[in-house]
Amino acid sequence: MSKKVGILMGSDSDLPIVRKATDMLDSLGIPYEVHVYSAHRTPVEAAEFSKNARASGFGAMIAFAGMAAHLAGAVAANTTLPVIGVPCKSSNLDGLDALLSTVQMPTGIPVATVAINGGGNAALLAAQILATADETLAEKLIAKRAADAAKVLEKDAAVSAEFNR
Ligand code: RP5
Repeated sequence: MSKKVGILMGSDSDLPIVRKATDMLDSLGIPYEVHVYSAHRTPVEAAEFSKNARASGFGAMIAFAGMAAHLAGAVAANTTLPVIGVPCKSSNLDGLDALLSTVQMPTGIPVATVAINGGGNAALLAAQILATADETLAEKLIAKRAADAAKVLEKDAAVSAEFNR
């Protein structure tokens, strides 16, 4: 069994993006735990969860936040587990505010930031981190890459049939 992925979101309004990650983790059979802990509204809970995460059996963390998105950085400040930040598009600035707030971390406290609303890739990156110590999971990821590539080649065949006569 893989280690767990800890998933935190700044608000339940981030849930549609969080579900992209939980769906992906479900498809890979990776256990996880999900909480609404905000860097600003519930900083004590966010810090306590992060401080205890390694001892609680987590192997990677994913933090979702929009606007002044400090959650991933706040988590990273309190653990040496790998932290993946997902900037969420939730304001008038189209997510650029969250992207910059998440990605621009000072040396010493890294956050691996994925694309705006990139919940699926956040889960895959967490899976790849866990797979460094889990051969069964590594095999699943290799199989998924092959299945994804096969789907693209099917689409290529359809497009080729239409245009390349
Ligand atoms: C952030 O502020 C949350 O992560 C959310 O993306 C954004 C808006 O939160 P709500 O006002 O919808 O609760 O902290």
